[in-house]
Amino acid sequence: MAINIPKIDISPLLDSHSSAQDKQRVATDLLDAFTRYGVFYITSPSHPLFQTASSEAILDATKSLFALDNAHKDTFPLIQPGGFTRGYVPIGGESGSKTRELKEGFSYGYEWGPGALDQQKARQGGRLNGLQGPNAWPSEEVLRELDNNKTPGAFKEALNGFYNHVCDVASALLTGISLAAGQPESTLAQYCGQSNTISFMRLFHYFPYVSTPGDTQHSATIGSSAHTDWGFLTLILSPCKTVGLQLYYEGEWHDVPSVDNTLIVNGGDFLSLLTGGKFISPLHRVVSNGEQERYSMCCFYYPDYDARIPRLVPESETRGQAAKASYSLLRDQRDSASPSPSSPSGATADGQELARKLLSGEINFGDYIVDKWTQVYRKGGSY
Ligand SMILES: O=C(O)CCC(=O)C(=O)O
Ligand SMILES: [Fe+2]
Repeated sequence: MAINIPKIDISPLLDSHSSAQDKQRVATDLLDAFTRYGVFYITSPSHPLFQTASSEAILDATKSLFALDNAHKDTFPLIQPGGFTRGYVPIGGESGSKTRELKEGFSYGYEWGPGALDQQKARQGGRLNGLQGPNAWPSEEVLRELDNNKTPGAFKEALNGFYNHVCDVASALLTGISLAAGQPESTLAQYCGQSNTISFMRLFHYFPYVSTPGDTQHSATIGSSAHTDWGFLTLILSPCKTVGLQLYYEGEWHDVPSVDNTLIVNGGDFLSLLTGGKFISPLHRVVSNGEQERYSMCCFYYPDYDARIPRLVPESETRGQAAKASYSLLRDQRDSASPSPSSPSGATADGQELARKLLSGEINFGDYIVDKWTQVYRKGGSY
C-alpha cells in the first residue's frame, strides 16, 4: 500500500503579518500530519532554508568533510560519552540497538562567540547545562583544506548558517504545533527561549551495504536502526535521490523519498507524550540499496534544558493512545541492556516510570535527553 506523506507550506508561520486564519490553516494541516504518520515535508518558498543554493551549500560542505582521508579523520575531535554530543561520530561509535550502524557523522550546534559561553555560565549561576558547550571543530589546518578554493571560513559558515536557518524554521513551527494541539499559539515558545543553544545538527554519511539474502530485517548491518526519536522535533534535509529513510506504517516499511526544497519533519517521543500519544512519534530507520551513498543533515530541535511542559492535549481526548506507542524512550538502549522479556517493543517498567515523571514535571527535559544520548554511545568505532 502506497502512502502519501503530506507536504505543508508553513509560510504563514514565518511571516509576522499573517492572519490568524492563515496560521490556523497550517495548524490544521500539521494536526492531520502528526496524527496520520507523524512525518511530513515542510517548505516555504521564500525562506532561504528552502532554496536550492542552501541545500547545495550544506551538501557540498558535508561531502567534503567526509571525503577527507583517514590521516585527517584521525585528527578530528570525537564525540564523547556523557550526553553532550559534538564532534566526529565514527562508524560504530553510536547505535540505538545491538546492530552496527554503517554511517559516520559530525555533530555540531550553536556557535558561541568569544566569551559568550562564560557569560552564559555566569547567567546560569556559574554552570553550563549538560547540553551546552563549545563545538568540536576539526583543526584550523583541516578547516583551511575544507574551505578549499572558496573564501576562508566558508566551511564553518555553511554549517553555522544552515543551523541558524533550521532553528528559525523550527521555532516558527512551534506556533503551528501549539495551535494544532488546541493551545494558544505562544504555548510552546515559552519553553523554547534557549532552544538554539542546546539543539544540534548531525551531518550523516551512510555507506552502501548489501543485506544478506533472507535478512528482511537488515539485522546484521543497517544505516540507522529502527527507532523513534526521543526528543521534540527532528528536521531532516535529505538531498540525495537514493533509498534511505523509511517509515514504519501499518505493518510495512515505506520509503520517505527526497523532495526538492523541503525538509522532512518528525515528532519525537517527548512531543508525542505531551499530546498523550495523539501526535505520533513514528518508527523509522535508514537502509541502503547496496549501491549509493547517502548524505543527510538532521537537526534535533529541543525545548529548554529545564523545560517541564504540561500536557498539551487532555487525557479525555486521547483514550490512552500513548500507552500503545513503542517509544524508544521506554527502552534501555545501552549495549549491556538485556532484552525485556515482558514486552516485544522492549518497553521496561523503568521506561514507563520515566514517561510518568516527564509528564508530571518531576524531571526536566534536559536530564532525560542527556541520559538517552549516554545510552547510545559506543566506545571505539572506526572509519
Ligand atoms: O538520516 C536520516 O534521514 C534520519 C536519521 C535518523 O533518523 C536519526 O538520526 O534519528
Ligand atoms: Fe531518527
